[in-house]
Amino acid sequence: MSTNFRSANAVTGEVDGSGVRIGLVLGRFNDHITERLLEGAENALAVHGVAEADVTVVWVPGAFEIPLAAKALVVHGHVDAVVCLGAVIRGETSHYDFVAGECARGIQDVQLETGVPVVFGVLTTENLEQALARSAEDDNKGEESVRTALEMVSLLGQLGS
Ligand code: INI
Repeated sequence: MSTNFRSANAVTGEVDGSGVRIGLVLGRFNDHITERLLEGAENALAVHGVAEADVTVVWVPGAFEIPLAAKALVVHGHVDAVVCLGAVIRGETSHYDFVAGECARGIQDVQLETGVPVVFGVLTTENLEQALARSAEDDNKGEESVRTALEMVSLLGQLGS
């Protein structure tokens, strides 16, 4: 029988929102999509037991501004994790790559610099149809991103950070 090392010291995050403070940072650009992401996020927050008083919602002009607001929430100690929600649609901008790329890089920088989970729930799509599909009731990036945030808070807690 072969030995496997998968379970002895396995560390897995739990998706449990009790006592967890969550910041949501949303881009107003394409708010017909980001409002749908917010609805998905709110559903997941409720399902997983995050208290209303533990949620801070911040709106910024667009995806490019999301990392700075996320950093402010973390640095000033308001939250245990941030969920960033935005919509960058290629068909609607000539600077898609700059906005999408800098948003992603900025978010990753904040979480690596601070050690606090900052989730990339920003849709980067070719067209509006794809953005609508990823912000639907049955497939919603906002919902998925809240679960990711809770899992990472739990995981990092177990790893001692
Ligand atoms: N911001 C978005 O969130 N999505 C977009 O699709 C978008 N487009 O198309 O340009 C967008 N631009 C605005 C950008 O995020 C900044 O707010 C702006 O450049 C000011 O810094």
